[in-house]
Amino acid sequence: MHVLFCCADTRPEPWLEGLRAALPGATVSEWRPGAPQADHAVVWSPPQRFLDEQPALQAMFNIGAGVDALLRLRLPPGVRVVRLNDAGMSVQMAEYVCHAVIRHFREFAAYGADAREGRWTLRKPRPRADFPVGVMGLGVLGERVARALHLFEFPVHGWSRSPRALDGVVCHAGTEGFDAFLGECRVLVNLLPLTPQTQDILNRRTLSRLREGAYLVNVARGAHLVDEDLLALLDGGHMAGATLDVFRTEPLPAEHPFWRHPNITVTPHISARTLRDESIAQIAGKIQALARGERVDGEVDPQRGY
Ligand code: NDP
Ligand code: OXD
Repeated sequence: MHVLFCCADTRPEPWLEGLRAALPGATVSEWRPGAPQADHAVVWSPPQRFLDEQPALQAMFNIGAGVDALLRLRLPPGVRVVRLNDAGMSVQMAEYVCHAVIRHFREFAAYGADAREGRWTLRKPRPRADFPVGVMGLGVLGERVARALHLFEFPVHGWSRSPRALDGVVCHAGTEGFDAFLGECRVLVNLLPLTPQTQDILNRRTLSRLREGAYLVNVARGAHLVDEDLLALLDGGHMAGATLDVFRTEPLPAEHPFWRHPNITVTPHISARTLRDESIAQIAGKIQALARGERVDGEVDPQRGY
């Protein structure tokens, strides 16, 4: 077995070491142009040249949950694409989203500003019932986030492509359920994969359907959001604010208005980081399972796009 490692923006040495330790007997090497043919690959945003030079790949393991960048490329025929399933990301995502929702609901940014001015000011408690939260995408991450929000006793709604049933979450499904879902929510959390169906889904029409004083948490992909529409709805007062972790262009360009908007919190795509040891263990386990002819979780359907 030969495993090639080809991951943008990732220091290869610790991954190569970890994969070699987890897959004794396999050859594990970093891809360089002209590298010998391999049967497995560990990838993140690989160049098209890598895929063109490796037609014999049987399976590719993406070291993230989102495969949108990978599926935009021309893949070797018949290759299986497997994404990370949680691997330590869902708890981080739950922390991030709960923090953003609670920070907004409890007005911690305003208390922070007061404290910096030495002001001891109490604000009227806001009823939790006025802050129903909607989670778009009830997959590995969205389900965990919806459950975590429910533990804080927020009214929680969820939306997915196929119907789901989750304790404590009012579930909506499909395009036919979308507007009713939006109309229930004041806080909207996006955890959809980026596909042709979901690109630009956070736009003037959909965000206007949220309750007045709405708040957006986008932790999925920047191309889900039409930036100008969010800015217009913030300026018009329908939206109260947003926490954004992902952007159309990353790093977010210095001149982008999101950086300076008083009601937008920007973080640099860190809501759920890939954890190396957990990811290596998961990928090695899946490579071994595939070699035994077993099915693995997280196999992507390229037609569906996730
Ligand atoms: P999953 O594939 O497990 O879940 C996707 C969910 O979205 C499913 O519930 C699916 O519905 C739903 N969905 C897909 N298409 C549609 C549609 N057209 N209409 C309605 N619902 C739809 O993904 P994960 O939960 O693992 O990850 C979600 C995304 O989070 C990733 O694709 C990635 O972009 C992003 N991410 C961001 C990170 C960050 O640090 N900011 C880190 C990790 C991931 P169904 O259940 O019916 O299939
Ligand atoms: C991912 C990501 O998709 O880091 O895992 O965004």
